[in-house]
Amino acid sequence: MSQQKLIAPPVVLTIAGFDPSGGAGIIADVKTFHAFACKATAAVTSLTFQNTRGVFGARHQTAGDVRAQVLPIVEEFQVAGMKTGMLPTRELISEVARLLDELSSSPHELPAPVVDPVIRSTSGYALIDDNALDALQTQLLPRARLITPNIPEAMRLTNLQIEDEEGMRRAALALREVGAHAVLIKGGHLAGDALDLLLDEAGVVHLFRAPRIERAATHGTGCMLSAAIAACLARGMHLPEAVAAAKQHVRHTLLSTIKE
Ligand code: PXL
Repeated sequence: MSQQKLIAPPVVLTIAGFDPSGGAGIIADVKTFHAFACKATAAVTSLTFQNTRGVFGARHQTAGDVRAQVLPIVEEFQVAGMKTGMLPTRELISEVARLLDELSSSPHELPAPVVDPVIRSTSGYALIDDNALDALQTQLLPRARLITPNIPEAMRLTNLQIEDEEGMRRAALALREVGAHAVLIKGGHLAGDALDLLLDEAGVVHLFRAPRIERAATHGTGCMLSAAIAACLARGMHLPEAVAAAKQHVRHTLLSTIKE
């Protein structure tokens, strides 16, 4: 029995939207946590209605709903890793910030989360209210271990144009100025090789370059990446190592889903 305890998997928590078609959101996160041999726990922020062709609507949860999901989890489990995905309203963003603060001075402390600043679905549906973006900036970014915007998200959050590696570097620095401790800008929306830029906690830039994978289904890859990073951090990896392992996982998963 004690042996079982020794190998207990780290518990990772996702606070994110539910995509019933399984491509993105909580189902993608849970699968990813399992791929890294972590125990998955989850709190739903929004029940979305979608399939691989589009998002047709969403029923957002209240702050009270999210609190009522998170508290029993932290009371029972020591959460070792955490990520946030779709946080569609100011109310929900503030509640997550409040939970992090409240629990930080309790025995049920949550780790600083990997924040995936989800703004739109791949198909173009708005997954966050316009008036919630500044709450994301001011309340969640400073509490994050890492934020993982793609190019459109980084442009929205910084008001900077990003066309190349230099633009990614400037946007990452700008996001650190507004309080993010570490920033991973995912360059998949630019042409050419897939280039991601990590600005770590120490201000050091790491570049991750990989050949572009053509013809792959990319819906949900952002969720998968941030979930994989949260799982690797829960396993005790340092940030650059966690990002590299997470990228490799996404790459292998994408390659395995390409249809001939
Ligand atoms: O990939 C962004 C994303 C995150 N979370 C949920 C989603 C999507 C995209 O559709 O549905 C729940």
